[in-house]
Amino acid sequence: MGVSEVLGGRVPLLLFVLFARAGDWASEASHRVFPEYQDHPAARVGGRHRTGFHFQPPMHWINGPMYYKGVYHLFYQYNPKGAVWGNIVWAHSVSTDLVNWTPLEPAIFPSEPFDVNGCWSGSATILPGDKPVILYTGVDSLNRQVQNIAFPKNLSDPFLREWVKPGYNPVIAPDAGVNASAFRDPTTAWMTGDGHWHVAVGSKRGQRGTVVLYRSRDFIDWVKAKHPLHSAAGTGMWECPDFYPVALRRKNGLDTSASAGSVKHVLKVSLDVTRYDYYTVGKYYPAAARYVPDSGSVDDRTGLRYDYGNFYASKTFFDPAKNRRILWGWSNESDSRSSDVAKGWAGVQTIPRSVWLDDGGEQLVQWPVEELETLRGKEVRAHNVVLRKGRYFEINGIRTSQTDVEMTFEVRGLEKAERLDAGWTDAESLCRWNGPDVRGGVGPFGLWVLASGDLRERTAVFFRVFRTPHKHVVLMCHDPTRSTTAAGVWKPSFGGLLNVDIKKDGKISLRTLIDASVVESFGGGGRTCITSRVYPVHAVGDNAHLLAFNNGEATVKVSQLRAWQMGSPAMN
Ligand SMILES: *[C@@H]1O[C@H](CO)[C@@H](O)[C@H](O)[C@H]1NC(C)=O
Ligand SMILES: *[C@@H]1O[C@H](CO)[C@@H](O)[C@H](O)[C@H]1NC(C)=O
Ligand SMILES: *[C@H]1O[C@@H](CO)[C@H](O)[C@@H](O)[C@@H]1NC(C)=O
Repeated sequence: MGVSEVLGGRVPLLLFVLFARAGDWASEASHRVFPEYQDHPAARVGGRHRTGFHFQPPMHWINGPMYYKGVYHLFYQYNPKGAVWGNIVWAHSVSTDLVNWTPLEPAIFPSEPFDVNGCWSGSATILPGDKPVILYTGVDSLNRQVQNIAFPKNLSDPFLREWVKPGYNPVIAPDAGVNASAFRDPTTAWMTGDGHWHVAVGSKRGQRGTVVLYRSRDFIDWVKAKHPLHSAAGTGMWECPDFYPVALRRKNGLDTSASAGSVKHVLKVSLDVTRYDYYTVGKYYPAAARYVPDSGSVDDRTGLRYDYGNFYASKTFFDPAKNRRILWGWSNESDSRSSDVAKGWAGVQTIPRSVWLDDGGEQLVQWPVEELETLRGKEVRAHNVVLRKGRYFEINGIRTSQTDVEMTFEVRGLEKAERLDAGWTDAESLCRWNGPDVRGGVGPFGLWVLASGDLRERTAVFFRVFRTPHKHVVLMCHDPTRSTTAAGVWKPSFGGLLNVDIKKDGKISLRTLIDASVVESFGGGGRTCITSRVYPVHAVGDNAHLLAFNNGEATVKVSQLRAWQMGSPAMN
């Protein structure tokens, strides 16, 4: 057993934690240009915050989509010349296991009048006969956003290295009803029973976020539908829309065109205004060309998120090899632009996650793909460790700067839970004002990850249980406010509500993936996910510590804990 039960440990108590949000962080837009850094080759790539098992290009900025064909292909938005946004091409890496990646030459780069000013996001679709096609946004010579297609040059090349852009592009140009500066990121296409392909493109009308719908028989001639697939007032530009079916009461994924049987649909949009990814669960009516979120599935910035942390511009794809739908998201840096330039890289992809519909049919569940477990090395375990108020213990025996930890907390004494005003559901604020050092009734309890030996640096992953007149509410948080002694880092508290019946279950599970500067957590079996980027100065490499703590009145028991040191795959 690698756990030293330092049960005498006392948690430094901090009653008032104040959070200042630096104004200049809040205003970043996806396509903001930093001319001074755009073309700024990295002298050297690396540093103590370089991740080990998260997808990264050899260097520089990423943020991108992906798709599949025999092998796994990940295409991503990439600046070949610098660690900030600019000069964007479709970089290309391939893998047979979603863990080890081999880089190839960029698949698509600006070259023609229809994309000379940019090759932005898009999606891949597999046409009948196993023929892949990419639909992507080009910025044309008039600076309009248009939708183009590209085909593999040689279908016999297992890696589909070269892509050809037909001269008849663009296949979709903005008409008078569409804002040509806000018209991008086509979805994977889906086919309906009448033999038409459909594709949705992100846009806005004034401040109404919208996905414009097109249909085609041959993938070349596209006709705009009379009305959008869906839209919502006051949400601003919808980027990187994703639209796909999910099975009822089954974990397996469905092909994007599947509609028969018991399915619901998911529409995800990336809100440019908040820079987070939101989704609704609802019903798709192909004949009416409409998607309608279920009642209770909210389609604005108060709605469900894939991840309540640093996670944007995600995409899913259907993996027929294992019958699952896989989600990739992009997690940007939270340090300064000049640090990115110094590091020589910026941005990672989160671990690919299987997604499926929860039993209740109201939300999704996400879990790291099973292939990740091939990286698990040395393991330590603990059982039935009781954590009374103010106690903690350290998980020893493995290198915890690169770790996968799975654990279960048994929670008793629910009558001690603090009261919560029934109307208050802003989880992020709850996490911000009730940090891990603010004593509670039931919780805060959880993990301190990437902690320095003296605990001056530590990032908290924790839970807190409240009660309203009718039920208990479980809050899940990431608190990076003490993650580093360095200045100039964005340290937002993140939080989401966790949809588990704590009274019935009596326990909460947590899985956290720790990778140098990435902390990626899955609460309640993947019902609520949070990803943070942190930059410790002392808690790096062998000096990083991992601890479990309880700062609530009620005793909790870590009934089961397993932690693995994670290996480093071949990463580009
Ligand atoms: C297509 O790819 C295959 C497999 O890599 C290769 O043998 C063949 O020469 C390629 N054909 C052309 C026209 O490049
Ligand atoms: C079109 O979108 C651009 C970019 O967001 C915005 O600046 C502009 O005001 C929009 N035009 C109209 C007519 O809404
Ligand atoms: C990631 O970086 C932080 C700090 O610069 C910004 O505040 C976020 O808006 C940004 N996120 C995205 C998705 O761009």
